[in-house]
Formats: sequence, C-alpha cells, structure tokens
Amino acid sequence: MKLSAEQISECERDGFLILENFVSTESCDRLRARAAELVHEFDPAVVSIFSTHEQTRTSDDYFLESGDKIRCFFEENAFNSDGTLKQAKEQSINKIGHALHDLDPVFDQFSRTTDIGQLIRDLGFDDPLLLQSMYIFKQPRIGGEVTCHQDATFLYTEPLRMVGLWFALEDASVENGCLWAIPGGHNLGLKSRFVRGSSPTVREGVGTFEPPPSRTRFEVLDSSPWPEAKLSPLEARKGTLIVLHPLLPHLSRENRSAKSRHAYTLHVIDASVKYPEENWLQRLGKLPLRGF
Ligand SMILES: O=C(O)CCC(=O)C(=O)O
Repeated sequence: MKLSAEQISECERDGFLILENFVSTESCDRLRARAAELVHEFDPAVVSIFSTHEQTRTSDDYFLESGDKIRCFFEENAFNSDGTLKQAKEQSINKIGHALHDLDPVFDQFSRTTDIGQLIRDLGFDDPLLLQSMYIFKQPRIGGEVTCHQDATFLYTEPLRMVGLWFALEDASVENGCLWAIPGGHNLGLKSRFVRGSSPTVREGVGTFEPPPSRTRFEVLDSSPWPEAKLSPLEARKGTLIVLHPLLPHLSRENRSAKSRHAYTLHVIDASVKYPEENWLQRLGKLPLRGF
C-alpha cells in the first residue's frame, strides 16, 4: 500500500489526504470493543471534562499527567446541574488519551501495522516515534465541538515534523460531526501554541486578587480569525484514514444526532526533532516513545 506520487502531492497541496478502506472493518470493531472495555473499567469518581474552548481546555493535573497514561475524559455536556450524569457512563465519555498505543496491547497492535509504518515512511519520516493516541467518541446528542485548530498548536516540534492520523471507526458524516478542514490552510502559518506555565497574576482594584495560576496557556502568534467560510467537510466511511498536516486548520462540530462517531487518532513525530518541554503533552514517567 505505497502512496503514489499523486497522493503525496495532493497531501502537500491540501494539507490532508483521505485514504478509504485503509483499515478493515474487523480492526475497527476490535478497537471499539477494547475501548468499551476500558470505559467499563473506568471509575467515574475521577472526573475531567474535555473542551478546547481556550482556558477551559482541562488544565487540571488529571489532563496534564495523561501523556504516558490511559485516562478517560468526560464530555462537557455530560452532567446535570446537580453533578449527576445525564446518560450512562458509556455514553458520557468524550475521549480516552493519550498513551493507548504504548500501554494497551490491542491499541498497540492497531497503531503499529506494516501499512501505517509504510505510510509514515512514504510521508518522509526516517525515524518515526508515536507520540500521542486518542480514542474520540463524539457521543450521540452530547458530542462536543472541537473548535478550529492546528495540531501543531498542541504538539509543537522544532523543526515541524509531525503528522496526525485520524481513523474513522464508524461512518462520519456532517450529521454526526465529521472533521472539517480548510484545504490549503496549512500554508497560513502557526497561529498559537498551547503550553505549560503560569498565566500572569490578575490584580483588581485596591486589593489584590490572585486566582490560582493556570497550569496552561495559549501563546498567540497570530490573532487573525480563521477563514472559516473555506471549511469543507471531510466525510469518511468506516475504515478511512485521514492524514493531517500539523498546520492544517480543522474542526469538528457538535453531534446532535442519535448516532455516535467513534474515531482514533495517532500523532507521529520524527526522532530527529526537538520536542519542547513547555509542550503540554509530556511523558513524566519512564515510558520512552517508540516507533513501529
Ligand atoms: O475527532 C474529532 O472530532 C476532532 C479531532 C481533532 O481535531 C484532533 O484531535 O486534533
């Protein structure tokens, strides 16, 4: 399954490449079944809500320590005002992250196939390392939006040698919250970085008001708005892989339909790059990154 010269130039032109039937239905189903088991084992007493709305992108310890763990994050709309879940735990999780590919044998096997290794080599990675994995549920009715962003905002490297792989584990359509992207938008430059570190103290009036320091912040490099009118839907049948350039602006809308939209994402970097220690995602324990 070698990429053709046309596919590589399409990817360079648009900033994404859609590869239908990249994984089998059986592989998708195996991953879905394993994710269901992980959620079943998860104790919801430990709560973390995921959102990309600026400062609320869960900057708590649970999130910041998840780079070398398997952790479940709830949908923002999963809870009633009294803190109880609106739906069963199984229909309330937004995603599982961020080291599934290293810690779980079923995810490891899905993530390190010969086909994926070949694709990564075709994309020009000489010494690839699997950095991050996420299982995204996009639950029926409460599946939250992921606002327009570039993956390099969250996983920055110097030089920028990173790629996102997005696998549709179910059919993804406009109705249930498929990806949207701005074709060619990877040429617009990096707009922000999401980094660890305190935000400045806020002082109000005569007294001093010092909120608890935020553990993360967005460093804005270009505050111009995204040309969102240019967004185009990337509908994908189950088994499709979408390759995403690290600077491609993309989003997914809320899922208000009765259908879920499960997806699995992997982010791969090259071992030759510098991975900054202010990036939010860090391996704090003793779990070295591995390739294929
Ligand atoms: O699957 C989605 O809804 C969005 C995923 C995404 O854009 C990301 O994780 O960078």
